[in-house]
Amino acid sequence: MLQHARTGTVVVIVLLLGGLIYLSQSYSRWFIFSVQDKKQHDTTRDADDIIRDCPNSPLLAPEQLQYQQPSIIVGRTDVVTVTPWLSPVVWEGTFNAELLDSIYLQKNISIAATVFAVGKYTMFLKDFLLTAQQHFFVGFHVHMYVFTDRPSEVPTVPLRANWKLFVRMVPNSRRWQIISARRMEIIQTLIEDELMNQTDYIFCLDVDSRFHGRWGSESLGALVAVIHPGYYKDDRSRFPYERHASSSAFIASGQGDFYYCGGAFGGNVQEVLQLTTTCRRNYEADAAKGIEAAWQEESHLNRYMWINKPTKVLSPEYLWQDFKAWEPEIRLVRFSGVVKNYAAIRPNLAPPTQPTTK
Ligand code: UD2
Repeated sequence: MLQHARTGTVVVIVLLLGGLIYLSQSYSRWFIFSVQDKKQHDTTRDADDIIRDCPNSPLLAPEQLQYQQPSIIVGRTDVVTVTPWLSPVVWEGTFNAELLDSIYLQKNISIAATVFAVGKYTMFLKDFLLTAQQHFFVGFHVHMYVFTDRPSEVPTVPLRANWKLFVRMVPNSRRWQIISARRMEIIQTLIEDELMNQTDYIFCLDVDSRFHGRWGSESLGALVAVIHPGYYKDDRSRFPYERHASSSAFIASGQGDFYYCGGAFGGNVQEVLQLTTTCRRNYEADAAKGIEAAWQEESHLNRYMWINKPTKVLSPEYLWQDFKAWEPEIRLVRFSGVVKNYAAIRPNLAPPTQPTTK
């Protein structure tokens, strides 16, 4: 009897031990599988579940990409590469283009760009479009929107694969200030009617300009501003902000961060919708009171960007001016305004009444 009980106990212990070993092996198999599964999922997600709706989702790099080791202690020291609110300032030498492209190409994003060529400004379109083909978001889906009152003067340029060009009619005006400022309203409408939920990012560019170097995925961000090349070494008291307190573009002396260009800005479509809606509303509210800010929509944009800090700031490499000599910190001019004869091309030749160094 005692013998039977002992045998039974041994059998039970053996069974229990066996069960425990089996369970622990199964668990470790499950654990390994789930880790592998997760790893697989992190690196090979479908373009669909990534990104169209969420272009700012995590930056997934392809595992096989070889690139130079980044340094955490050696980098550019001649320029500031981060704002006081910790947004990057993009200069040549601060990013790895190949790495960034490999991250953003996987996201299958699309980029819209707007350019206005009203009246005689159609003369700038050919160079703008041809050079954009060579340098602007090469390899990405780009939808270029040309707004003009002279569609027959839009040149035919061979388009890269993944590029689309749309030509839209807009009215002319007797005042260049209105042509320039109304861009905010037209871009707002474009986003609301066509781009929202269809396009990820948008950049709004001056037409009297040419690309000379890469402008690509390094410029992407939620809200993107470009430092104006005319003032980046100046004290902010010298910035040509709107200085009348009666304007909704007002920035007092002693306030403001940088002076940003009206000729290039962008971001994701939601943020740019917010920006254009606000600038348009403020511009129109001022106009109703008979006020026009010093530099029209550029003044409103500067006010907006002061309150709504840009999440990425592009250095003056991203909008230089051909008449300016290069400065040592400018290693590469990517996009630059051409020299133009204002008197010959503007419908009303009111020379700028504000500071004219622009
Ligand atoms: C600056 C800004 C510009 C705008 C303006 C203030 C830069 C490099 N440029 O340039 O963006 O903020 O100050 O209003 O920051 N346009 C036409 N037809 C016209 C007049 C203007 O199509 O008759 C369009 C065109 O796309 C042009 C843009 O408006 O590029 C701005 O006009 P601009 O280049 O004459 O203004 P500008 O040089 O004073």
